[in-house]
Amino acid sequence: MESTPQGADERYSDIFYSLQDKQYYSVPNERLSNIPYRQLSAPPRSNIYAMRTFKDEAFSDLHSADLTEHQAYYAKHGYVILRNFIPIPLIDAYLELRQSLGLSDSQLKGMTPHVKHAEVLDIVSYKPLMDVIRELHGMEMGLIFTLSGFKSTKRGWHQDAYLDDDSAIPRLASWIACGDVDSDCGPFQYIPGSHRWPALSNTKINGYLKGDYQWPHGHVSRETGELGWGRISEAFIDPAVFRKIKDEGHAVHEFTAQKGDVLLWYGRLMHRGSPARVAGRLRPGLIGHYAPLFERRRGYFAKRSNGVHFLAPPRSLPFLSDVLQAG
Ligand SMILES: O=C(O)CCC(=O)C(=O)O
Ligand SMILES: [Fe+2]
Repeated sequence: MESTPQGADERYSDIFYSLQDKQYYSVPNERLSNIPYRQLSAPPRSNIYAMRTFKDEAFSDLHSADLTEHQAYYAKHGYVILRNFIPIPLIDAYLELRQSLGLSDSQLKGMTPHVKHAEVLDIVSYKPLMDVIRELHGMEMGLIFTLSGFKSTKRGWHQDAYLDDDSAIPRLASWIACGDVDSDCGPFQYIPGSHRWPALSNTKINGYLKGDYQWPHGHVSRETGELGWGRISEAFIDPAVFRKIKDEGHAVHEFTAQKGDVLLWYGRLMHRGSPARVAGRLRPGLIGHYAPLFERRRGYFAKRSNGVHFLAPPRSLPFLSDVLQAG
């Protein structure tokens, strides 16, 4: 969809407001909705080569001319859409798996279901998809996690790069439609060009959180069942971005899609999982996140026989041999 969709200003009533009651924050709760975006962001410290800008116009022109069509689009808009890209039989095999496991709207267990289920891996690391991802970032990328729920995450406005170190290369993520995704089911919404905004910075964000909840130690979901850093900080990041969108008049797009369509977005594209306009409407999709293989902290990337990489968590060793053979 190419214009601001109806309902782009719908807000969250559940997690967002309940967060504001909690004592996670270093400022009074009533201030959380009024923190300006500029206080949460800073000029980005790293970028992939295709996104580089040059002061010298001649270099700028040469650089643009060197980019592939996909890279040029990605560098300009912060995302690329690949229509009718994933073969339908791969998606059908995955839908059958979900059915056999009795899943309707819920997630496969954990964030690395692709390690146990080749049907998931065959889609989120589909070789031609990984080839486009490598082309866009100009480096070998591996799958780091998968989200498989058939309902919107209802995650507020953010850039994914703030979940990594401020100096990390921004990751890339994919939104893969496994059925029709219409504007009532809470589609992925995004702001074209927002990957050039000042970047959300975890050191800036930490300033509004009490010590226990700061990045990086607060990043993981807590044993006590408390929320992780990303969600806690949403209580002030989401309103800050929301206000910037309104004040500056940015157009919100949404990814309405058909089975097999894919949207790839850069780790600095501003986006959210919008709330469903029709309660209970399913949103059949798979989301994959991908990062460069060489970065610190990432762990072991297993290599499938077709050459694609995916992060293998420590407890996955007993299952790996089943999925390493490409389907
Ligand atoms: O639910 C969505 O569409 C957005 C999820 C999201 O923000 C992410 O996977 O990074
Ligand atoms: Fe995200």
